[in-house]
Amino acid sequence: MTKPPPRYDDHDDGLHVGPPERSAAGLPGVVHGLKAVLDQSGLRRGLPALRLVNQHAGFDCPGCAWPEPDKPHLAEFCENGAKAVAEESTVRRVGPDFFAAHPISELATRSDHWLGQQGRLTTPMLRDIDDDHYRPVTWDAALDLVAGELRTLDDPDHAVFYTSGRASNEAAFCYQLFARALGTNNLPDCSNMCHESSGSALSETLGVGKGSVSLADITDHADLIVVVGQNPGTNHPRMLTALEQAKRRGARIVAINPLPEAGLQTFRNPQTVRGVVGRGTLLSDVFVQIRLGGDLAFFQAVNQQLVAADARSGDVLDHDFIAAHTSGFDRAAAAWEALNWDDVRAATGLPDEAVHAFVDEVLAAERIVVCWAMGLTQHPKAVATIREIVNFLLLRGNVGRPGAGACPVRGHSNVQGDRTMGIWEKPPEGFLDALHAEFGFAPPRAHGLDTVDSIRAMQAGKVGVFMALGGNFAAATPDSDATAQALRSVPLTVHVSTKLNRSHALPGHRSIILPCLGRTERDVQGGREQFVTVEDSMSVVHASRGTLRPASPELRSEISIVSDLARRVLGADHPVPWQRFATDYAAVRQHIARVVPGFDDYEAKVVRPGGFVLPHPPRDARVFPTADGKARFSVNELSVLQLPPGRLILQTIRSHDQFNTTIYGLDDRYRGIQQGRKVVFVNPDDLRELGIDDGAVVDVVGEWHDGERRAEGYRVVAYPTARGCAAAYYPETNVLVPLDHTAEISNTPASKSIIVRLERS
Ligand SMILES: Nc1nc2c(c(=O)[nH]1)N[C@H]1C(S)=C(S)[C@@H](COP(=O)(O)OP(=O)(O)OC[C@H]3O[C@@H](n4cnc5c(=O)[nH]c(N)nc54)[C@H](O)[C@@H]3O)O[C@H]1N2
Ligand SMILES: Nc1nc2c(c(=O)[nH]1)N[C@H]1C(S)=C(S)[C@@H](COP(=O)(O)OP(=O)(O)OC[C@H]3O[C@@H](n4cnc5c(=O)[nH]c(N)nc54)[C@H](O)[C@@H]3O)O[C@H]1N2
Ligand SMILES: [Mo]
Repeated sequence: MTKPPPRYDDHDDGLHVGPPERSAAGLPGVVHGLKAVLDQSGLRRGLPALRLVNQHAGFDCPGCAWPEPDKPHLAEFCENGAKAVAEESTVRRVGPDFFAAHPISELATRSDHWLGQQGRLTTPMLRDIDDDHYRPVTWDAALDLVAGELRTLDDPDHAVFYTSGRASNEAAFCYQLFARALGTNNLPDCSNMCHESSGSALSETLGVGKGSVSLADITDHADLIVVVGQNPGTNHPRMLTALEQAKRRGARIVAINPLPEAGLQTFRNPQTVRGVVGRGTLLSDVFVQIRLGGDLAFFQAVNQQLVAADARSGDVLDHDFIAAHTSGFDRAAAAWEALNWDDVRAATGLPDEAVHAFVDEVLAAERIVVCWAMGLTQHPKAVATIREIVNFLLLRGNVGRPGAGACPVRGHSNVQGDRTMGIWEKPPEGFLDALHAEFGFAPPRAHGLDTVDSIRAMQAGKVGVFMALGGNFAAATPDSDATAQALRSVPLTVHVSTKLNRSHALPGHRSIILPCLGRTERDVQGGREQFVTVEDSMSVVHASRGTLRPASPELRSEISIVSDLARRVLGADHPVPWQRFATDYAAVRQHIARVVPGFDDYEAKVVRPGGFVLPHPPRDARVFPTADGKARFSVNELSVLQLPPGRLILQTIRSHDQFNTTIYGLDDRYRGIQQGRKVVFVNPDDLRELGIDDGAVVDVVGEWHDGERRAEGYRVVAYPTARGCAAAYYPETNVLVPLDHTAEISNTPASKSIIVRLERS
């Protein structure tokens, strides 16, 4: 009853463009989710898997990092969660026969969709120098080869250890420990391309780089929820349930976005009768259709207006909070006073009334939560923008009390936990001290390479081994052509993966694929069933237990792969008990409990239903562990992105049928796109000015000081995005993102702020 993988590659032949939808989920969501599961996994494997997603006795959904409610619904169902489970529990397989039939040179020409749809990797594979095929290899031979290369590097900093945010806490802890025992902090991760800007801004201003709200703050307490630069209908569908709950008790919601995303308009909750057969719940009360990158100016204008309103009435700002808990207010206020409104209009593309209408919402709200995602973090001024949002929250004391706070909504299901476990190229000194005290070796202190700098190091010939614990480095990173060349120049690339992807098709001189268990699968080590732990977007840590039969008997767990490799590199008498780690995850947790603050009594606390919440001083007690012990107002310089005539700002976004570089299908239902991905969304008025018709086929040409980059053959879709702005799908358009075009401070690729022109093909 399952469907075979696609035989031919997709060429957008069946592309159909219809009108965008105005509501999200409902019955179509359930149907699409279930269909994905049945097509890939069948009834016997797929349905039991679905039943256990996000249940206390089951596994953490491998989709997004939105928290689970205290009492999960019997089917804590979301379409995209179902698709993520289907991708992993698929019955399709990529084994030695597949690699014998498909040379690497052919794989490199395939689309991300085709590659991902082939199925689960089953067997360790080696691509040797100058070979055009991967060939099967034993685990021992593969791990010995990697260990040999790592041991003979001239410098441990010539090794790079990438992580994607699916890795469990235990796997992440072992992996960073191995890198540091080897002698490097080169631990780039997907976070460098994701919420790094949030972490940078929040640590500097509030002292903790994580969100300061709990789920109940949103569902039960907030009066106003501002959703900025985020498309939850597609990327965090379960967040809509929380927004609906908030809405039904009277909270107001403001969406700030260049695109009118369906999920932010109306939600038809598939969990309720009303949502399936009724009209659903209207979510956003106000939609601020901002120009790309305009949020810094918008919040500066709002902050100026709040201070001005306070000057009139004296009761707008939280003066007690500002006096007791913050620093830098006067300087920030002076900067707001000098704000140039022409700049605000140019940057936001909004009439002044939009600012005033938002200020009215703010004045009517006692408690405010601001949620955001990639629409803020992937811009040149991302860190400044998020600092300005912290200013906004601080003005009315919206931090550290119920119903108020900052909510960066994380992407990968355990990306936040991985950071907590030390996956970070810039580890805090205290963390390294704790490792030293616990294990008795001196970890390296010099900062390591982040994602962008790792690519530069490859280009400079300074990477001997590139290892990836999950993810799809080649497709997720910017400047695809340059990055492909960089990866191909590395002497050894190693990928611990569940599924085939572009990174395998762009191997180093030698390349190894190590197939691993996924989150849905039973993990038996040392004769006992093991579980792992994860942390969600709201700092809740809980257990995750796989239940399905592994996709192949040859699969190993990430923890056992990393520990086995570490033992081979560092020797059996190394102070870290690698062998024990491989067979007993509780032993890993014992060490974590002593190294990472907030994890005492880990083993007992984590098996409680719902897990436990990590401490967060600003949230819990209005204690701000910053440089001066206060929450810090900041002064952020406004710069307006000036577009040369005939140019647009392009953002690269996710369709409804993908999880990052994993393309589930070719539809983007809510935006009216079927059977194709090479589309570029442009405002109809801009098209008129440019003299380009809806439906025309164009090359999207990126302009950057080092030259042009080109994405060919895109169909123009007239779409109600903000003026001067365009959108196209990631990862196909990563070819347009220059490696050097990154956010200040966080070094995150500015993949939502690319200057382009459209040229008729
Ligand atoms: N199904 C599914 N779920 C996912 C993922 C997935 O690919 N598929 N990916 C996961 C990951 S790793 C992440 S990080 C998250 C990503 O979640 P999102 O951040 O929601 O993902 P994007 O598609 O990048 O959407 C960015 C949104 O911000 C808006 N935006 C862009 N620029 C600006 C701006 O300058 N200002 C404002 N105000 N808005 C702007 C865009 O119009 C769009 O609505 O989702 C996670 N969940
Ligand atoms: N232009 C542009 N670029 C972007 C973005 C954007 O919005 N625009 N978004 C950025 C963001 S927010 C992110 S987070 C990154 C994502 O970057 P990555 O995290 O590197 O990419 P993914 O597509 O999530 O990785 C998918 C692969 O992970 C492997 N995998 C899946 N599950 C497991 C598992 O359990 N274990 C192991 N070992 N492997 C597994 C599979 O082989 C799969 O092919 O991309 C970034 N790049
Ligand atoms: Mo992400």
